[in-house]
Amino acid sequence: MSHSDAEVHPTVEEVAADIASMEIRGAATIADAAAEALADQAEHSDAETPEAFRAEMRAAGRHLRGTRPTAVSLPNALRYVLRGMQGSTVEQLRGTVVESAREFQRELDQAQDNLGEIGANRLRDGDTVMTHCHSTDALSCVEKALEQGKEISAIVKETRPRKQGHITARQLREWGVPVTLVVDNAARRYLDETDHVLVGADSIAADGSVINKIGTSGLAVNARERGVPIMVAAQTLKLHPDTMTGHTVEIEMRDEREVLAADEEAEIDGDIGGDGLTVENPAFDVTPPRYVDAIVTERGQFPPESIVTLMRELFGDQQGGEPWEE
Ligand code: RUB
Repeated sequence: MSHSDAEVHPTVEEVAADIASMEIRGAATIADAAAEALADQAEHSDAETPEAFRAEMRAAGRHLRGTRPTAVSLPNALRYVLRGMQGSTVEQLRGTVVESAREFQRELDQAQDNLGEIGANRLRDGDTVMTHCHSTDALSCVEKALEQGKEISAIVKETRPRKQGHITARQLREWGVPVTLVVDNAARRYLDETDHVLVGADSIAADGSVINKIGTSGLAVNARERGVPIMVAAQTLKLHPDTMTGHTVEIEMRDEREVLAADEEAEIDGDIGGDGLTVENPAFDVTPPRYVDAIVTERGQFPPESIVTLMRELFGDQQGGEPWEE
């Protein structure tokens, strides 16, 4: 068997399929699942030589990498775990992969907790936040504010086409937060009742642009016009190293069926019909830094224009090819 035919464990295939179908979704959750899948591949590998083991791990990395293009947490997770693979025997390689996956997952949890503490300090008792999509980093700020004894209310945008806002609403209700759920088109009307727009990020570019769920940029422009501050909760795992050398972030285009899906309450059943109808379904958009007040990370909060300094500190010395490439 050549190295490029190396076997990918069924768990890796399952996780990759679940990420692609969004059964597993949200940048941090995707990263955690990818690290777990690599650990699983290592634990179940029956490779007999170190070369075969390394080839399997690279193949698993490539398989996971190909699922969703926009959230940089995914390649960042793969890099962390695969660069941790060290040793000259299969057992050493296996042990170091599993250990670096666990370390990555612990750091992810810790970073989200620390970020939440920092973000919570921006929220005052009695504040109302407006959310878009479902971000565990953003929710961590609300959770910590509640733990500090602050009362927080939320206006939750539904977030078409997948309605991840409903997940946010459910979580906030579990914490006892009063929630007003609105359709996306109603957001501007409710900005007058909002103290902070609070969103997460899939990637942050070196110029401080925020790549997040489609609709974030429009919300940010409207919020700026109304004088409502825009806070982005994003652990450093969301910083996109390639953008330091001028690369742009690929925006994922998803299936038109997500837009056309039949809806019992809708006027039209999804069959708009006819050739010549084009449906575009970009999953994310780019919010320019001038519409963002602060990026809250586990390393502190930054005006978007200065995020590049943190990126240089974190990625400055990284060189060479990707660890999943042959
Ligand atoms: C999710 C989304 C979230 C970010 C941040 O998009 O845009 O705001 O991923 O989430 P999708 P987190 O539903 O298409 O994956 O803070 O949990 O990393």
